[in-house]
Amino acid sequence: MAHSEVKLLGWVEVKRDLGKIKFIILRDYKGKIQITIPPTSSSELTSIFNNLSREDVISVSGIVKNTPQAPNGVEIIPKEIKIINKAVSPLPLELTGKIKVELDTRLDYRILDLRTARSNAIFKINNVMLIAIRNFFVENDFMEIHTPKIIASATEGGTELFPVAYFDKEAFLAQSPQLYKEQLTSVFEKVYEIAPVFRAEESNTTRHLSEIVMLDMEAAFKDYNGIMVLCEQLLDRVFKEVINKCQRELEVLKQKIQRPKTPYRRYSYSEIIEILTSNGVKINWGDDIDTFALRKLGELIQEPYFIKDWPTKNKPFYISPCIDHPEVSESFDLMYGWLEIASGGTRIHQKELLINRIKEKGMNPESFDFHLKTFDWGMPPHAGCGIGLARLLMSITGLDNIREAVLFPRDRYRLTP
Ligand code: AMO
Repeated sequence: MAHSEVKLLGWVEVKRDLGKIKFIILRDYKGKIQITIPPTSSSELTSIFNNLSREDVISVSGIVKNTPQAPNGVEIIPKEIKIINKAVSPLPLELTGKIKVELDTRLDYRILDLRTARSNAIFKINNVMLIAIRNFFVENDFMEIHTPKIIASATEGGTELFPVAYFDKEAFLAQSPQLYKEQLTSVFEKVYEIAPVFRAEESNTTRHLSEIVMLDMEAAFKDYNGIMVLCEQLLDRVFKEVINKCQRELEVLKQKIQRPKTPYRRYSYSEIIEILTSNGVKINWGDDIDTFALRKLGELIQEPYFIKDWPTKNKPFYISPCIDHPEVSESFDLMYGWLEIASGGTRIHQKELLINRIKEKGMNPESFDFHLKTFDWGMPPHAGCGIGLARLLMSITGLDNIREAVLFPRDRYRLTP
């Protein structure tokens, strides 16, 4: 590459004038490079340099030179610099990372914020994670699906739905591809989807958003044990790829991660209640595990782990009760520290039982008619799970707030940018 002529397009990240010699750090999607304007350069180049400010879009044509003292060991000696588009100066957001800026302000100027080393690193890791996930499913013979996001009935309980004005019908934004992914196991057997779902979360927490990207998987002829194995293999793959490919990004985030040993521990819900009780948390069998209890679990168990065999009443209608003791269900949550990353289980594949469960949940089976019909047409036993990708990214990158793990987060108060 040395001595070859190149043309680069990118953004001015730093401009440094040392008198005779002047430097620009040019940034593009792959990284940064030093542009060095030596004392012998034309007055035209100097005047363009003087006119530059941070985040201007420029083109630089010049010669590549090996320079050990330059970052990355190379620099460009420019013949020509053109300003393609100027940015305002000063910019509304501090981008150097030297001054701490509130997350809310960063999100107000998200496109600028994403150019900071920190945010950039988070989404580069996200990209590696997504590639690893897709490769895993391709290698395991899963078919990628896309299910409707405008739907007619709730799956995860009725309170968190966003209504949509849909001509003369009642409709909602999908909370989950649940019913469709289950139906599709009767055709393609093994399916997965990576797509947004919508939840009208009233509460304003650091782990809930109203629009999230969910990774859903569903497989015929498997039960929840098989899905837990797939889930941990998938996570293990993600850890492997992120550790192999994202050392620079992890360093920027000051995050040291090790690939957790598989198999991940499987605790039954009852065992977790015992662990919590013996550590002074007030909780009874049948209670949901609240934030306080989750934080306690996070202190006690640092590796990813499963909580399985939840009380049937705590889980949605489509989760299969255990045959021998139906008050417990074939269900699981995958936890990482204090965060719930995924939940899943064996599904009910017998129509009558499913109708009963819908009624027990206080819902009307008629609104599930389109779904229930498909159980008359050869529905295989099946199981699956849903993984909240932002929560997974949060855990891997060590973020405190899920908003940092989503490009343009949507919550109770934020609808723009
Ligand atoms: P569940 O509702 O538990 O299960 O969601 C699965 C995973 O999605 C993530 N998640 C969220 N992340 C951020 N903000 C939210 N508001 C939010 N809600 C959920 C969590 C959670 O573990 N249909 C089932 C899955 C299945 O059984 O296949 C479902 O949606 O990480």
